[in-house]
Amino acid sequence: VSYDGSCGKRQRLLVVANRLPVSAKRTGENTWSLEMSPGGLVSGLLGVADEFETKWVGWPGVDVYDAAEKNALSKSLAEMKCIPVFLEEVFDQYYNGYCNGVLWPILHHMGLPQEDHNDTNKTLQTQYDAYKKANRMFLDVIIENYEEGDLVWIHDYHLMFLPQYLKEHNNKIKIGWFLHSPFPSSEVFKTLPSRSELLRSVLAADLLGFHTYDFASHFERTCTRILGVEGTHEGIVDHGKATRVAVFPIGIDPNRFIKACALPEVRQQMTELKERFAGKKVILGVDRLDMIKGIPQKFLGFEKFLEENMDWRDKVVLVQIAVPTRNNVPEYRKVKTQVHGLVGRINGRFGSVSSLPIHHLDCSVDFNFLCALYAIADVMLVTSLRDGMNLVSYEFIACQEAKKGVLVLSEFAGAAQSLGAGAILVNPWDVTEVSSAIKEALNMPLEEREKRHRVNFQYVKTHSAKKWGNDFISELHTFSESEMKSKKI
Ligand code: GDG
Repeated sequence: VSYDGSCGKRQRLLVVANRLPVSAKRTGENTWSLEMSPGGLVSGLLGVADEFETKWVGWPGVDVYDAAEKNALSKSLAEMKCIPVFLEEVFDQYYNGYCNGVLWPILHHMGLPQEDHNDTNKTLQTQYDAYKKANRMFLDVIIENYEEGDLVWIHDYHLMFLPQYLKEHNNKIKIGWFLHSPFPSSEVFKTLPSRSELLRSVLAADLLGFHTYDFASHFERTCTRILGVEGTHEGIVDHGKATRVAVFPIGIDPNRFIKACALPEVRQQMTELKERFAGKKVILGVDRLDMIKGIPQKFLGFEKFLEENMDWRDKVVLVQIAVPTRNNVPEYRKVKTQVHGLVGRINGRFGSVSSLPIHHLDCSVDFNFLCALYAIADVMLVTSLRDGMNLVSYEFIACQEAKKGVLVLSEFAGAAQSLGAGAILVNPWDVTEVSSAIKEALNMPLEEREKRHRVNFQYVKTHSAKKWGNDFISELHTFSESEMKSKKI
């Protein structure tokens, strides 16, 4: 598909996500500084944005109440092709409440949280109402900025009502919706009180994308069981309306990482890190501090490994970057306390005055330093309990051209479907298996490491973020041509 129109204009694309790809900070009265913010979606879309005349729609990451301030921020954001949706009045109940307290655990097989009936702000119903209201606020901003022919690509579980609201407003708008998280089995999704409304609304889109076949088929089966609609290999048909359901595994921009690893600054950081950990193998973990990332399970597996392999105790270190996230959701504060307890216990048991087995950081690191860490690591340890894809695994491989380190990867991450051939797959709930995998990875001969790296590197190079974005948008175009035909599916 060529996206160039006859007059050389690029196809316009509205990328709609809860969060804009920038974070805004006040620097004075009505002045703002803007910076690109880290995260899976941002990393994925960076590789695709240049192909289209792209505009981003989303929450700017700060509370702004004053009209003049909103105006000033909107102007600065416009220079970065970003359009803000100000969500102040509903944000807590919409984002911390319904999105991250209800939908996120359900999508990751973790069940519904206990409802707090003493606080009317925290009931499921109040949060659900705020969620719908927030989706309507997105709708208003999109309507204001939509031009005929624009493609609208909606991202993630924050915006499940938006496809329906947009189609009700203008049935001709081409809409794609992509889910970055897993979709659970119907038995889990069925517990959600608003299950039918949410599914029906998502089905209003033209194209629905998932990272893996498992997630797509869970979604289709859930629609069949809950709504009684017909699922086919093409998608879902409901009252003559066909919705295409397909698989688009996300990737990264591998060259961004490869180039960073060649920078003098990064090479210097690599040298310093190697000196710092001289004589030791480095196991690396990079995760948001989220229940789904299985950081406690990772530490338990590492503890078991140290228990059972005395000869390794002074020869290995686990460096864990645990990026703070969603601090306003109680479950996240609990997991942080749990993680800190485990770090203390393991370092207390196996550390000495001069060396600690776990280096745990409660912060993010800058991009160059992250690449240096990826490049010097001997083993990357990913123990997600569920994960849509897990881009960290891809980034590690992109940075390992010289070292050929080993990826130990949870079988419950979407990435296990794509990088399984070169990684050692583990069940993160099984501490013995994680411990054995660490041992196998640390002892793996170079020849075997090279073989595995080659397979995974090839995959990461060819299945880039750019390909992911282009595939999705190409499919959205095709669907528009075959809409009439698809009614016969
Ligand atoms: C969601 C889904 C899916 C992390 N720490 C630092 C840092 N990061 C960057 C990484 C990577 C991104 O954040 C994390 O991406 P993941 O894919 O691993 O995880 P989520 O944030 O949970 O993303 C996930 C993804 O969406 C895409 O669809 O794969 O399953 O949950 O890019 O590099 N970046 C910097 N410093 C850090 O300390 N600079």
